[in-house]
Amino acid sequence: MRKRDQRTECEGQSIRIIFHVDMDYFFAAVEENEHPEHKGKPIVVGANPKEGKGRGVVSTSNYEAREFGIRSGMPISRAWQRCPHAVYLPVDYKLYTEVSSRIMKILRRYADKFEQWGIDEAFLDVSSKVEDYEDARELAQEIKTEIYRNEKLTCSVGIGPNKLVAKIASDFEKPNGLTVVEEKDVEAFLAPLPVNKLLYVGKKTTRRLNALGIETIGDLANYDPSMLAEKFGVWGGQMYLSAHGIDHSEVQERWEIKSMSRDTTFDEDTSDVDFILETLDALAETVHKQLVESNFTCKTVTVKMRYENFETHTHGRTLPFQTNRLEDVQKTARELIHEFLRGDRKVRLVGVKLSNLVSGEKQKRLL
Ligand code: TTP
Ligand code: MG
Repeated sequence: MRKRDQRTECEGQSIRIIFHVDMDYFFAAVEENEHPEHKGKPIVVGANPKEGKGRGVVSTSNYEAREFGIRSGMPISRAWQRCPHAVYLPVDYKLYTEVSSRIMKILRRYADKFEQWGIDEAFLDVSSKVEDYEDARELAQEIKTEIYRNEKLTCSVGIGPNKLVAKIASDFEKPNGLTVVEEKDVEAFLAPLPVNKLLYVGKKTTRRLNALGIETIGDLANYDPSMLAEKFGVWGGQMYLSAHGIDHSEVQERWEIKSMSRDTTFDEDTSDVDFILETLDALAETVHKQLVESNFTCKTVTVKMRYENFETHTHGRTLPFQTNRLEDVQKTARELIHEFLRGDRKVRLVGVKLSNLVSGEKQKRLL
């Protein structure tokens, strides 16, 4: 490793080098370490399959289980159909949060600016730590080795001139990948990839783009931007820039936790009210666990509901008291979602958010 204290420069202008780190099959990988006897077998982490009659969804699975077509967000009953002999384990959120915070602590040390993104991903701005992309690759290798040495877990790292490219790059050679995309290669790297690799381009937008003959990011980059703006509004312009690999967003330090939320996109849109409510209960339980484990109370519960046509509603309620009781969270969430449950419309996503958080420490000070 060469000088790490010098700002990366290109003809006098400082350039940015951003890492995106994403742990491989995270919950299932942690479970493999907890249960070495299951290593090598398909492992599915999620709801109880109850011999195929279980409700709820798959959180994640290891690569052996993915070979059977098992995916995150899929009903657990379908996972069972595809692979009844897999090892099914419940979600141990407390354990994954502990492992995650140890990993984040390691990652944070390597970055000028650090942004955790979900439980198993983070962006690192390492611009002042490395001189060039070769140096960056070495640094990434060092990070991977340290995480593996400490946690026996692998991750995939994407390196690029911005967050957009780094995020796509980390997904490129999963698992245990390391993909470097230099600024000069960005467009060529992106061009052959399908448009849904772009962050925020979901199934629906993909379908609309496909209908215009746009299959790859390259197709999108070559499309007439004014036509995109006409069809998609501001979002069209944003997609066009993304297709050219342009992204000026900063890696943002998040000092303060303002809310905690969990959502699930159903593998298939559903109008099964019981299934939706059970999923909501399970999400409430997960986010409540996080609340309690982080020693917080909350006052506001918000639910989010997205219909199959992507119409999205959020509805929140502020309680008259701070709470950390599961039943308050679940009951409020169920009440709030009620008005959105219409038999005639399928649901794509549900979520629960807790906000107006007060930490145990702060509460003590306030008393
Ligand atoms: P991901 O990073 O999306 O998935 P992953 O780490 O399991 O697999 P990959 O190797 O492809 O990165 O999500 C991180 C964790 O978040 C995952 O281990 C489980 C959880 N999760 C859910 O609970 N529900 C979901 O729908 C998804 C996508 C993830
Ligand atoms: Mg991951």
